[in-house]
Amino acid sequence: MGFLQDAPQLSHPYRSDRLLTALLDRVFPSKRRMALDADLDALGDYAQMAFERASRSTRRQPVLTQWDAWGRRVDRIELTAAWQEGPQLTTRHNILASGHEDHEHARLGEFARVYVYHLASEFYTCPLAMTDGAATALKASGNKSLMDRALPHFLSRDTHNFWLSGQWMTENTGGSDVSHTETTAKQDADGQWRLYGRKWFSSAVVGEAALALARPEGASQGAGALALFYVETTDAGERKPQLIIDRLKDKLGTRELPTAEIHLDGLPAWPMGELAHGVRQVAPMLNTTRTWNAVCAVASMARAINLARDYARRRRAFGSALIEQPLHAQTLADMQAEFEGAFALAFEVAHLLGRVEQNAATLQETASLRLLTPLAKLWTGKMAVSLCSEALECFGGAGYIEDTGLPQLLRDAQVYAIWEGTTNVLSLDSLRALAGNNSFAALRKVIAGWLGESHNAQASFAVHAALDATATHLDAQKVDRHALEAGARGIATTLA
Ligand code: MFK
Ligand code: FAD
Repeated sequence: MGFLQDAPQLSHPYRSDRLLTALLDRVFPSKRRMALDADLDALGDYAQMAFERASRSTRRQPVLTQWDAWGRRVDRIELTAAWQEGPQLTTRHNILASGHEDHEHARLGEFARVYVYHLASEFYTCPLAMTDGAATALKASGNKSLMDRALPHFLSRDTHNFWLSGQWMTENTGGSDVSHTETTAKQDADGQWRLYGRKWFSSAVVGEAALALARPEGASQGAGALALFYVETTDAGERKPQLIIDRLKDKLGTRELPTAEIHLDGLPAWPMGELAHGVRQVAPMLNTTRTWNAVCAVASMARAINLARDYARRRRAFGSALIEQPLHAQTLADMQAEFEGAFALAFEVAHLLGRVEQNAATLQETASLRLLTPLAKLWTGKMAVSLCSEALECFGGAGYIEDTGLPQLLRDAQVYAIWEGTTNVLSLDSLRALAGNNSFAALRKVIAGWLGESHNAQASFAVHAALDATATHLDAQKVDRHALEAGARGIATTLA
């Protein structure tokens, strides 16, 4: 046997991550740090185990069996090992519940756990994000009976009591534009609401609950007439017969995630609030899952760089390790710089979210959170794709070969820019945020505070110049909606 190349090894996703540890050292209160460290250590150990396990096994996908041998409709889904382990890891390491603790660093602690766990979870973090979003929207609704019913499950620290929630918005008619939603809600003679229709993407189809947009019977057309409903999908552990799984999607990436097309045929439902303005009611869920998306996109970048850096020490070309080749080292340094910017943006949103939810934020921070959330989602989503693509190139031909496990990084990354609002939709949401509450001025003040702490005059100048250019653009386009929308991506990416 001739030369054999060593495979890249994954260094510990928590203990070796100097960005995360530096952030937590700087911001996280020491009295809470021990519990967080224990969870992050354990989740990092699990991630290393999962990386090693994946290198030994053929990748598995969920399998849907719709009928049993005797012709009964069963719609049973077999899940991958990581998915079966998901509920226990979530509850044991306090992933969701920690975000809803009663202190301003709760969200930071939660998202640190999410960041370390995400790649090992095989996108079990997708339904976790939606469950967190459902909990946040339920709290915002103030619907006490639904909160009492669902929150003890969504935020449970006991595996047997834990429930996942889905987010049923997208239909054949549209995912960005939900105004043509065809699912209807009808009320029985006894007052029970039931949903009838088809949801085109359901990524938490194994979950026990969901929040769903539907049009109450007799309501007018348009998005404003949609209502938001809470549903439960199982009864005594069995899937309710009014929820029919038509098929699992055959996807470019996120293949371990069972994303399904479903039919609702009279599924019992409870309104979250008033029987209209469902989009307004689901917005807290959207903003929560968009924050998850940003943190998970950054976690994908961290993984890609972690492996590329390790490989650069193991692989030799032209007489030395790749890491010794000046241009390869510069390539890795450029990737690291992009990653660190994306990390800072995503975790700033997590940090602000915690402060806002605990009423610890200034008015400026509250306004800038509304703007930074879509910016972080859209920026990190695009950045994850380009950075994972660059990382694959760092492995040369091996980066293109499936059984190295590397191409999956790029296929999975593509989803961050699409779901939870595409880049364009989020650019338009940034305009909505700018119009809504003077958040640009607030953001400028927050950024001025950061720059005041910076010793890099050149960077300060560049940031101020970009902000001035954005302000000029916003002013000039105030009267021309068409031009403003056409330039929305430019504004959003400049601000991000
Ligand atoms: C592993 C990573 C974890 C990530 C998990 C991801 C799981 C993926 C699953 C999914 O993809 S679930 C489906 C996600 N779907 C979307 O994200 C929908 C994308 N489309 C939009 O966001 C559209 O802009 C929107 C549906 C919101 C447009 O609806 P409308 O009704 O035509 O918009 P309109 O009239 O501007 O807004 C209605 C109200 O909601 C307004 O409030 P008011 O009624 O008080 O005026 C808006 O201000 C408010 N609103 C909309 N977006 C908001 C918001 N409020 C706060 N934050 C927002 N982001
Ligand atoms: P469209 O809205 O048709 O968008 C097509 C293109 O048009 C995009 O480039 C978009 O940016 C652009 N566009 C649309 N409107 C505008 C505009 N006004 N200005 C400029 N450009 C515009 N949905 C759920 O509800 N629940 C789920 O669990 C779920 N899981 C998913 C899982 C996966 C793996 C994927 C890929 C999707 C999932 N989705 C889910 C659906 C997802 O949220 C939608 O696909 C997404 O919101 C885009 O909607 P669409 O597919 O209808 O695209």
